[in-house]
Amino acid sequence: MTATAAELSYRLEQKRAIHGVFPGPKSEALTQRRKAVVAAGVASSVPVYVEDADGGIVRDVDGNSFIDLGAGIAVTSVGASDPAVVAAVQESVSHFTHTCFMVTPYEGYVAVAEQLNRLTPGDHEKRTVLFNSGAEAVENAVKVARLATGRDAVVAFDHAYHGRTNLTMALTAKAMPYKTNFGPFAPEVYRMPMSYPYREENPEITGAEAAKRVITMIEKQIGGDQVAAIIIEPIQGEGGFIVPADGFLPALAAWAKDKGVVLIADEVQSGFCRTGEWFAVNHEGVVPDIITMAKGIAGGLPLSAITGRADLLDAVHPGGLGGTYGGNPVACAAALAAIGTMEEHNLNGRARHIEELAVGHLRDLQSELAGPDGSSVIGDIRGRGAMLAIELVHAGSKEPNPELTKAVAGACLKEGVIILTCGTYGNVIRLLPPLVISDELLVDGLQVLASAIKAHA
Ligand code: PLZ
Repeated sequence: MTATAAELSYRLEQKRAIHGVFPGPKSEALTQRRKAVVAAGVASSVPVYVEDADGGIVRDVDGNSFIDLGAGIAVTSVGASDPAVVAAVQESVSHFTHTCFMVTPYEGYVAVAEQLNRLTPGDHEKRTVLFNSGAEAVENAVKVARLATGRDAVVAFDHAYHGRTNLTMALTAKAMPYKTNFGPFAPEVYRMPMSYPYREENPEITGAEAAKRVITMIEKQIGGDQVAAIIIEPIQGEGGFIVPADGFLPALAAWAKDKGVVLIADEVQSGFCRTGEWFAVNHEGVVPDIITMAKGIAGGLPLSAITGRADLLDAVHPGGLGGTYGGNPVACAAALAAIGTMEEHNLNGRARHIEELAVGHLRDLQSELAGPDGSSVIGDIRGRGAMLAIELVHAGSKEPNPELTKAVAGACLKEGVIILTCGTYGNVIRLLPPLVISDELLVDGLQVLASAIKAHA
């Protein structure tokens, strides 16, 4: 059953409203204060400052209400102030803020590990470790894979994004803004071609064939027995919401299993009901050896995790994994509450419902924009669940159109809709609404998006 908006309750009025000038005077003043003290390297895509957020609404300090189609980059899937998360955090924080699990442990950490072992794919024996950020989870997944296999090489893909730390920058494919001038990067990272159906030279290539292309390259360039891990986002996030062709992930998984290579699914962005399943790998029945999680896991509190095969995780010597804050008790309480909300309100069902609703609108828009030759600026519509995207091109070609993408995102913002862009070519508009967004708000946001594209195309 799909949760309906009626079953969800909201604290803030779920309505878009922009008053007067944009950005407003209070946000403008904060921008000035910020410039004097915050490093220029940290950029914000929206020039307003938040005062409150709930359901599908983000309200700024000038009283403007925005429709949130970004969820803080796929984090606030249960909303930015889910009552269950708020109550759990308040209860937890009133007892203790921190003790360090490596010093004096507590139940919340164990309970989160139980939930993750239950929810992640596969019925094999599993173990979990908690950290703070997505990048930290990825780093640790690679550490475990190297230790357990005794091998060095790590395979990553074109268009990949895995984080901003040294190793995860090395794994990330895009130079600007993530890597440029930040090297040297960690060694023993090998990049392979992704299955990117829209941009394949041979549009007929199957997922299995695209996997074979990768496997041959690995065997010729690295040697299968040298590879510790293959790390892949089952649906690529920052790289452009790229959904590989059917059969690509299963073929890679089968090869990895055969060669003793650890398959790491980076589900930091795609996990926790985002795609209409607990994890994106579930759509193809792939069972990774290790899965990295963050973002949606804890309703907005910083928490990340790796869950994987017990024999791999338990190969690490006691004390080999950890960190001061990893599995903070307040973040663990938030995660347990967020998982409760996902199950209670069937947010997987909500994500699938969002897909149905949004893809319908996007397909209509694509046909409306189509010229006599059938082509339009919307080159591709793709994604799963509430992880959806349109790739914008110059009509009549597949030439990326980052200028249009930027103009559309800017125009949406002025109308009160927060929309994120992504993609190696900067030409993808992605939809990542909180899964608790009401249908009315989502449709309003999609209509604003449609008008912006029509006005600028
Ligand atoms: N793996 C698949 O999507 C984070 C990054 C935004 P952290 N994606 C958003 C930015 O510009 O920094 C991400 C991801 C995947 C790893 C990460 C890294 O997660 O929590 O940002 O470290």
